[in-house]
Amino acid sequence: EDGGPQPEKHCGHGRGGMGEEVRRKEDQRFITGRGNYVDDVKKPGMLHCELVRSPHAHARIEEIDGSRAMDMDGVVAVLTAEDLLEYDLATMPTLMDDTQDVLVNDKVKFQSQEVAAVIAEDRYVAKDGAEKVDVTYDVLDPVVDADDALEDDAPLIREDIEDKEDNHIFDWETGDEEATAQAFEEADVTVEEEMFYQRLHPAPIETCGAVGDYDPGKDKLTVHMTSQAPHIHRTLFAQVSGIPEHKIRIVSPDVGGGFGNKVPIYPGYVVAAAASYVLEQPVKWVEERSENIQTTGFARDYDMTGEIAATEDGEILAVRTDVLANHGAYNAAAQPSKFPAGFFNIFTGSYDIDAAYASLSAAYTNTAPGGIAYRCSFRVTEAVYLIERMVKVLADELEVDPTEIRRKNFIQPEQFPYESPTGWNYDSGDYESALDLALEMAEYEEYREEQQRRIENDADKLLGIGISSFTEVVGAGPGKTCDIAGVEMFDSAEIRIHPTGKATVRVGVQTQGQGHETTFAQIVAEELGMDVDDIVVEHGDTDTDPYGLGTYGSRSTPVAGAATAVASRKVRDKAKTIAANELEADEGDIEWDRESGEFHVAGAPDRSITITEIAAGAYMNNPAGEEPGLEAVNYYDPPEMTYPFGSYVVVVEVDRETGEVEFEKFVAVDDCGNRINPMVIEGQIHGGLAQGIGTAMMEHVTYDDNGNVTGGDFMNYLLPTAMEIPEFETGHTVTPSPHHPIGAKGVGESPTVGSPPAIVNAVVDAMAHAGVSHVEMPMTPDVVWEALDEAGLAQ
Ligand code: PCD
Repeated sequence: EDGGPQPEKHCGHGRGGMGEEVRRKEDQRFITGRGNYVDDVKKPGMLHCELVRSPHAHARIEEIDGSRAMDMDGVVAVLTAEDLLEYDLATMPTLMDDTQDVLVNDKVKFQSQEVAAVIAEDRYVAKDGAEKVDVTYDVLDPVVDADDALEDDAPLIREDIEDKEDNHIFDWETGDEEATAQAFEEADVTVEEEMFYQRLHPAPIETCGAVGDYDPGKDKLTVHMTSQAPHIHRTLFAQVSGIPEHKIRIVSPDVGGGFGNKVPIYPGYVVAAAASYVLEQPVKWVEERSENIQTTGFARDYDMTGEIAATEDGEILAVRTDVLANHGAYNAAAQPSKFPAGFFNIFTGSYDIDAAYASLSAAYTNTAPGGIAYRCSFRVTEAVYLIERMVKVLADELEVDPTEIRRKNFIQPEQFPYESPTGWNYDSGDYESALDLALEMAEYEEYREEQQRRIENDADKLLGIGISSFTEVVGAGPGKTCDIAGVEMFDSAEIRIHPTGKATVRVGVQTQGQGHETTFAQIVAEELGMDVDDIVVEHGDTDTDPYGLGTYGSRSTPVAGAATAVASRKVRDKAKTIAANELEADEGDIEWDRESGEFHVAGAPDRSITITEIAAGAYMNNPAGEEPGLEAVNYYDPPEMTYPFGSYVVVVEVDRETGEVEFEKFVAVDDCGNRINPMVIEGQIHGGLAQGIGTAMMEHVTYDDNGNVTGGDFMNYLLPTAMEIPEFETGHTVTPSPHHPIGAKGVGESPTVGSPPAIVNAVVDAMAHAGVSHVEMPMTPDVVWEALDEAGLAQ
């Protein structure tokens, strides 16, 4: 209808099962303006909340005077920490066991921190009221840099923590320090590079918000909120507020992008819920763009030193890294509690390396809290950047093609399951095939020749070719090793087949745009021989959905996707009993045929029955002694995580006069095991690559020495637009996960994880012949021009 190429609606069995390019069911409402986001929630008598935020990064609060605001028409209340103290809600636990102020009681610790809340009849009055709250501050010296924060004379940020004398949060290490040191001593070649993975902001298009609605009649609190993890948020709300968990309902309606930003709990959510409880009226809080960037969970901010030890012919013997992490004013990362540095453990990447060691220290600073998993399985992005950059550094040192180093060191297909030197178990992989395909698609050899020609001709524009052969780790659990605030990381699905053969599926994960309403229906269609249009998927409501840990770290497919397949198979087993009854055959003789989706008697394929007929049987002709109905639930604890991977090849032109970088070619080959919906995957890859380009080229949350956020709005925090995004060429290989019921791995994060090192490698590659070994992100034209200038290449 739109004139463009129309993907085949059904191409596999034709029912919309695995591998079919089913158009996204949810797009109907999204593209016709019928989405229902938190800010669309309107309730009778609803009040509006606006937060008063500190202009200072570090300051003691001497007085808060809300009287001018209270005098305004329409202002209902001005809340401060003192009011919340009465309900024990002035502070809240972070997911990493730290304690964060909901409203500041004593001392402000970062600019724009929440100091007071104004509740009013409409949003504009609330906003005007917030400006009339008079706060007297005693301004203190801030420290924004993690290095400076660890100096002896640095101002102490966390006086609220008993006996705390410095800004140090934790140290963490993994691997074998001694064996690694030994390998470095014995190596022919060692290389070292310092690299800063800058502070980024996930920047979902929809900012964070909540509508708290306490119903005194039912004694029940309903909170509509922008949540990537509604159940875990309900549990935490219950623990903190003392309201019993079954009297709390969290609804995460349509969410306009999550990207990890909506995993933590923010003060605004708590204030909206608490205010509705106190005032017994619904209260809405929706933050503005700058509030979102300046105060909600940031990502990265890892200052890393990477080292590789190798033989002279390029065999990698050891990798070592030392990291300084800036965690902001609170330790409020959102990741499994036993992993303070997330899954940084896989910093040996796709390579079979004997020895590895990583050490890390984290510091408090007067900046917003965070360290969240922005399109990243908990610090995997930083780990991948480190190893993929270091492999390029080694290749340049040895003056060999970077593909050669990779091929020489890849973990080989027959080595899987592979245990890494830090003890992580890779499920499956075939790295060389992905690289081969990417190189072929990118016309690698031709570009290498062209690059040489340009150097010889002293061309105005240099050519650079960058590669990244990354591996990810996604799908946390298993529950015994991974938990969020103590709750084991499993996930869930519930399937109900109704008498007319249509199904409602409820899952424990929550979509923010990934297309779960389509892809989870496809899993059920595949496993039950149903038509995808006969299945509706629901999520994001703790009153109706089975308990789940939420969507982040690309865990929905690996964990809830597995639960959905297992639940479908349970339904299939029961369906066989009913089929036997309907077909007057022995249950043991009933077979299910994946191709036709029908159940038939062994050896008599024409004696068959569909799931729709079986559903009717389950309710209208149920076999004697059988429990009526046709439904199943599964809570799935994954035995292991899944390890998707890919190879990206990026060709750039670097302008020697302006430092501008243009993308000449951008090839992404991904392997996420068996694919549910190739079209959805393609969309995921495109979106993630755009975010990778933003990371490499433009984005950075910056602060000045006074702790002012200088990159805290879209004028200063640059996001890529269609203008900056080149044409992507995507390809894929398929290496199924051996332990996942449908062989699938996650994919949503791969492009954001894998692309920044490929892009930086490309820019460095353009200047490598003149000795450039590294360029820091974001590689804005001035940064690139300086590198050109230092190398004597600038014009
Ligand atoms: N798939 C398929 N097949 C396979 C895989 C996958 O088909 N094999 C598909 C599914 O189903 C979905 C998607 O694809 O639909 C994705 O998936 P995954 O990978 O599993 O993931 P998830 O879980 O679902 O999701 C999550 C992710 C993340 S993590 C992020 S950031 C981002 C991504 O997702 N986010 C977002 N993507 C996206 N998209 C959109 N649209 N939006 C959003 O927000 Mo984090 O950690 O949170 O930071």
